[in-house]
Amino acid sequence: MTDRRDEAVSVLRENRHDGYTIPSATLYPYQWNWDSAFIAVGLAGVDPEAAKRELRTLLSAMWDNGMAPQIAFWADAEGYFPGPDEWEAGNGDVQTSGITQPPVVVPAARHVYETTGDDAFRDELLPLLDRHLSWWVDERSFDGDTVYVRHPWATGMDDSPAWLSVLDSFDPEDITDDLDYVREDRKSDELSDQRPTDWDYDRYVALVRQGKALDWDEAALREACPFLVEDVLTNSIFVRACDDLAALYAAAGDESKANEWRRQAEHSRAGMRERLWDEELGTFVSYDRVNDRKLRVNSVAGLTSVFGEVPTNEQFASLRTNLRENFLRYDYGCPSYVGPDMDYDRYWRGPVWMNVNWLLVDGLRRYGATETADRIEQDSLELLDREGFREYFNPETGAGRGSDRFSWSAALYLDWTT
Ligand code: 9WN
Repeated sequence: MTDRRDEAVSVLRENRHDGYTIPSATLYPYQWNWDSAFIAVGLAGVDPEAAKRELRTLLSAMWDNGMAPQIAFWADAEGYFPGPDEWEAGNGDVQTSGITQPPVVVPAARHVYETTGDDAFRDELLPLLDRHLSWWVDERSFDGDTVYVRHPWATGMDDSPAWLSVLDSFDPEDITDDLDYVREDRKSDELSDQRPTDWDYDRYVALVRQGKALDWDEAALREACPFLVEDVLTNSIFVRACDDLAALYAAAGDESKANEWRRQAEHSRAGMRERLWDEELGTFVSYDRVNDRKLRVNSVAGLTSVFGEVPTNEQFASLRTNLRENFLRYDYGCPSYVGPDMDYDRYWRGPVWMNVNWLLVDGLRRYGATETADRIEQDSLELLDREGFREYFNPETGAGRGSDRFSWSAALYLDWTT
């Protein structure tokens, strides 16, 4: 093993708790949903038992209705807001947050299964994964095709400029009468400039307090929540998750279930092509169901549609031009957002993130765009080799940003260098 791979393994070991891995010891001390999925992908090749355990723990935080929470608070920890008392949610066994995150757990489970060939693990996970994806269709879709989220944190791309107009469409004080809170994420002046603004945080917190006041009741929140967004990133991953669940069922010999999920993938893909494509930008965008409008922002989220093989060949040609001309003109690909007020250092407003690059590289290879995929993969490895396992990176200078010894950066390095 190279020194860098050894170091990646030790980051994951250091961040490992009992059956799960925290994203970062300095910023995120609990189990996060899509983080654990990316971590399992990286662990599959070096410690398959830990990879399986990671996913089992993640799925054991699932609610009875099939919601897989964004955060599971398995153990007490200091230094993160909002913690368990703020959410007042859970499944009886563990306290959790009241929102979800993109269902990378299914592609990750398929990856771990295909790496280990462990049929018993596949059969153990199948009903849980099915319950989770069924929840998306039953509880989080207006038309049975595309799915929606009700908090920016649920998208994983928390302060994406795509959410600004939705967050601006309501007054946080109209949905909660308590906006008192203390942020824990600005541990230094440098980090303050890299994290979301207070304006964003007021709205994040108001949405949490509204959810809690309504006991996290889906039907009530569908009526009351001012943020109901068909996020393109979540939908791209959802479509891929449906395909991957179908592949797992096919491997188990259940063709009828496999067909059911293939049909769902096709139906959701069609919905995305129809409602989320933006010809002028040459990408897919998210959709605001409350105000009935597209959120026309050129975010890397739209490009991740390739992970779900969503673009038609014609759409892919426009999307590739957009990717090359607007995103890959920076020294390091692929920035999270390009356009007015792009901020190279602030969170999801411009920096490069490894998990998104991993989705992109995988998807681009599915379209045979080898050269573009190679460029993004090589940029990613160069950044990780030079800067270490940082959380995100400035696309112009490559400087590492956010927390250090960040788990999914280490995990995806391991996957890329297998
Ligand atoms: C809120 C853990 C998470 C990631 C998200 C990333 C960041 C949390 C925060 O950290 O969000 O979920 O407090 O900033 O945006 O994608 O899952 O790494």
